[in-house]
Amino acid sequence: MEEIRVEEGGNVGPIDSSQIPRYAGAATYARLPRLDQVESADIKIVGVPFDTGVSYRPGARFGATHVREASRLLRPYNPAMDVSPFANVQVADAGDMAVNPFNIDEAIATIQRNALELTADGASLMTIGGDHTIALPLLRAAAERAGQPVALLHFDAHLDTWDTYFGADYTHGTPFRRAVEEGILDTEAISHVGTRGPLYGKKDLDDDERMGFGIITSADIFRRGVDDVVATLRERVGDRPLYISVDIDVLDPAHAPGTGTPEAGGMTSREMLEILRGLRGLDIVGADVVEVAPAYDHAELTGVAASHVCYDLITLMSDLRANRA
Ligand SMILES: [Mn+2]
Repeated sequence: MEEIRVEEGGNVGPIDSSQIPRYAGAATYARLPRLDQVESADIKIVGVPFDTGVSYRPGARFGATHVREASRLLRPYNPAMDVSPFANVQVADAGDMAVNPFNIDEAIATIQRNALELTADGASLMTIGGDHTIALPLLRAAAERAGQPVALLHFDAHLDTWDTYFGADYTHGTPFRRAVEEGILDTEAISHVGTRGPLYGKKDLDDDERMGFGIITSADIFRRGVDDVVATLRERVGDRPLYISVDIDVLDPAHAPGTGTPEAGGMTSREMLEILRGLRGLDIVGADVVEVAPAYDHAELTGVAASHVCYDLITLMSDLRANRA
């Protein structure tokens, strides 16, 4: 039996966990209402169960379901930012996009179309992947809605600006090169954060720099500290419309083992969340969290980390919208 809880101000909030246990009932993100249970939503959470673009371990098609399960323990007040994200504005879970697992081109078109449909009423979109291929159609939709190329903060162990794998243009290692080629990114304001690990050659970095990317490596975060990194990122982004893409493999495998291409030497979940909180007030027009592959997870470590990253991203979006209203 599901009960509706109305927050001060009239928005429908999460299910009351003092009345219905957290582990009971359907797993919407953070036990929020489904989109069809509310009149409209300011922030929509959507899953993209797609992993046909991966180069190594498959399984991210089950990521959104896993993150929803791990999000049951989230609570409605975010003390780190003094924000009640679900009371401020209406947040709802829009379910999953139905994407073709056998045809990447068709899947990309479906994701782009669905993202545009979900944001047609002005809603903000928080997407849970899925592998990183999905960032390309999500960026296309975000740039179209913004009416201009968007700034990008890309949290990842990898550059994801490679040209091709096995001759394929659209994979989870190529979305940001394609996005630069398509002119949907503001190349004055695009950065990778948390990269590390071996590359194919120095050319990878030279190509990436030519595209306009700035890089804050995982080691930079350790050596410079969160506040200094945040200052650099904020200066780079300025007041541009900003898309944030988080590959969960940006975290060390100790914090996120359940992912497709893990690399040693990553940042902690504490550093990740603190960097996100430092981005408060930036004009976030969309975000994704991708590459959660539950088959390799242990004790829900990756699911919990990803659900908290989503929670802080939603808090930033909610705060932004509440301050504008
Ligand atoms: Mn990636």
